[in-house]
Amino acid sequence: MLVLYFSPGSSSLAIHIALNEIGAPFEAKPVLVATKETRKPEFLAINPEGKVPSLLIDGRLLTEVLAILFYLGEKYPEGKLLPESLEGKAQALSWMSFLASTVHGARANGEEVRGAFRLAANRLGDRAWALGDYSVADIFLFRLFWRFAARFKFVAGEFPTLEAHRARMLARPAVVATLAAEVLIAEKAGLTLP
Ligand SMILES: N[C@@H](CCC(=O)N[C@@H](CS)C(=O)NCC(=O)O)C(=O)O
Repeated sequence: MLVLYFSPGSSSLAIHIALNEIGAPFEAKPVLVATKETRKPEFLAINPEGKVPSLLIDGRLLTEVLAILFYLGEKYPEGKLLPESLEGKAQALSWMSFLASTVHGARANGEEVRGAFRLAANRLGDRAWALGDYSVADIFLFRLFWRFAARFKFVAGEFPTLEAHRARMLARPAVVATLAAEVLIAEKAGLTLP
């Protein structure tokens, strides 16, 4: 049994999308960052680091976007979210490590975020998807670009290939369904996404 603790629009959005892409049964439990629910003793008892995403796999905790996306990709090969070859998997890890460190790590500073996305655009090149075929790396890239482009007020045309990637992601039924579910929870709490 999988249980996902998530906060709308946050890092956990990537995992929520991946679970919906795969179609695996899971229970989704909102823990809002904005209202400091991630700091409450009930949640700290589940994840002492107080962070989402937190995934329980039959009661065992798995954290970190990169690790959870890798787990889901490996566990559900029918979801086709990870390449089959060792080298392909390593490329997925390379992309996700870059996203977790260089891009997410720059989140405090708009100029650094822009610099990180210039590197991301360079990595993406003229490909539709990060690894050629759609994968967990695209889900992670989308979540960061979708959120940070809004937060740091990127202007249209600033990152044309990443904007096109975001549009491709927003056309996927699993992404549409996940965002609709998260928007509903955000609105109930008086929050807007992204
Ligand atoms: N390196 C972590 C980052 C997770 C993270 O920063 N989560 C934020 C939301 S985007 C969080 O849970 N913050 C809650 C808090 O600090 O209270 C990962 O990849 O999962």
